[in-house]
Amino acid sequence: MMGDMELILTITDGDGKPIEGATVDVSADHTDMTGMGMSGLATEQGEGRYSINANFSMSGNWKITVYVRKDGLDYKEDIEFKVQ
Ligand SMILES: [Cu+2]
Repeated sequence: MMGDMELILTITDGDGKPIEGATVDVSADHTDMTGMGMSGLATEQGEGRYSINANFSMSGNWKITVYVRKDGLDYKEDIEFKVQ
């Protein structure tokens, strides 16, 4: 849905255990256009959940990139979705 949204990310390791105490950066891009990027640091909620508020001001295709860093861990994942 378009507009302000709270994204909640659940971050687990390969065994499905929550990863706590990580630095989680999220960037979002409206892939249909240039110059509509935004980014920020997610807030830890406990039990591997991290939340961040974002404003998806336009419908269309968006991609968020999640960066998870903790000690030796440096992981990145792209998530693509459509905003209506
Ligand atoms: Cu746009």
